[in-house]
Amino acid sequence: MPRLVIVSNRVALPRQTSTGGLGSAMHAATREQGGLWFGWSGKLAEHSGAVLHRQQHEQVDYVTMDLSRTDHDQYYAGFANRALWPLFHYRAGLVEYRRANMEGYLRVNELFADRLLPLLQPDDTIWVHDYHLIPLGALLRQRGVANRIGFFLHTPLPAAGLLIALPRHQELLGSLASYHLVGLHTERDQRALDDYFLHEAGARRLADGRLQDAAGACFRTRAFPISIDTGKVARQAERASRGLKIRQLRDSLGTRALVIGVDRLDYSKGLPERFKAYGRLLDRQAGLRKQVSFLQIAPHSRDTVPEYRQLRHQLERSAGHINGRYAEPDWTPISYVNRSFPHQLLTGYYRVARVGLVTPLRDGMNLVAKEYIASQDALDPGVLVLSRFAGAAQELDSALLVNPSDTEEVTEALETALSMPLQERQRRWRPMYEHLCRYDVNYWCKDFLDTLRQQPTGAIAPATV
Ligand code: ADQ
Repeated sequence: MPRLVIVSNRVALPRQTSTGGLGSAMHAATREQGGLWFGWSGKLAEHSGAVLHRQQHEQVDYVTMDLSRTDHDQYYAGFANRALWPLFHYRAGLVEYRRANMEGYLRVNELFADRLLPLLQPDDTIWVHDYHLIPLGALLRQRGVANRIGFFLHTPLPAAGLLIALPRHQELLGSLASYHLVGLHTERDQRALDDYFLHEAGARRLADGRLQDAAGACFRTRAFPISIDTGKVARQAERASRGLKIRQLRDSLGTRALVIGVDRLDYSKGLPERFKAYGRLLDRQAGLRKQVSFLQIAPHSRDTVPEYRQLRHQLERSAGHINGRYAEPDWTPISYVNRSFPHQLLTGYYRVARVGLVTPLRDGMNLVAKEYIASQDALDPGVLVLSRFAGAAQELDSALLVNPSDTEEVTEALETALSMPLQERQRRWRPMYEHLCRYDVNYWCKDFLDTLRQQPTGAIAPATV
């Protein structure tokens, strides 16, 4: 089997605790067939890419490079996280476009291409990940790389009308045509990309379903909903639930129901709206006070971006306000924790929680929703309250689906979840769990790589006109 080369902004080194969703999925992919994982080390140095750091583990070479302060600020904090991230999450008002940042983004992508090139072998299958590295495929092609290259976007993709607001969008998004396969989480995201190419970039649809851009490059787009290692999460949760920490949590709760939220601290996750809905629940239902506790786990992320710092302060105020208003000497309504936890412990928390509250304003997929379902006890499962705007809602459709901007709707869903009889909880949970057992992360990887390897590399298929 050809070697698999993964390229992503960050590399989840073996045994490293990661708060990103990509890590566990990629370990599963590379463990199978061996290969190379290339990316930024997460560290700053005087010069970008001056040395490559190498580590080998279980047939996989992990190769990383450092970035200079300027490259980091322009490529990562500037263009990727202040222009592309908000744009792709439908937050046009938060987009801050600066030409220098886009130049830095392209420069770092060139550097990725230059440093990766000597590490490649002719029959490698290359899999590039996420919005940080959109132009990488085209830059590798310019350097003569003819291998199969696939790209997967982990964020949502908004409609073409919004995408064209980005200066030089043709250059950036048009470069996706250099990949053989472009994967997105949902059919809605795929439609957005197809529409963009067909209506804004002069592409046409070929008879075999692929797109052909104005320069003749052919590529396939398709939805591949990412997933989790369902069996492993279920086993971890069962084991964790017998551990000391979880027993202590159960004891401290007594008969009180736990509502849990677990997210990177990010404005796409709808946390202020979620806190408001929980506050409203306590307002409306005096009888629920002291009967329910909300644990929100939200490790800080992207602290160098101002919007993330503002969000932190907003949430601290909001949690303080709710606790100031309702707390009793023997009851804290909301525990707001900004730390990472070992994954196994997290699955134990999910299992104890009667309600999983997952309400992003927009989310590519949202793995927490899937982990919550996988962690439940079949005999006494909890209830998932899930935003319609998480990619996961396409599959987890027997969750209580809500619009996170509608505070009353989220509050009512919480009330419904907290009073849901056992039979209905089981009836909703079972099909979601079975779906996740079948469509787990291994299925996702295999499906993407099989599809990539089936793509023709040479001749262009006839056009449908
Ligand atoms: P994220 O935005 O990071 O991922 P998500 O899909 O929920 O969001 O993945 C988060 C992961 O981090 C989960 O596996 C979760 O268990 C873990 N995690 C969160 N908080 C943690 C904590 N305090 N301690 C330990 N682990 C924690 C992006 C996209 C998503 C997409 C994924 C994968 O934004 O939409 O689902 O990539 O494609």
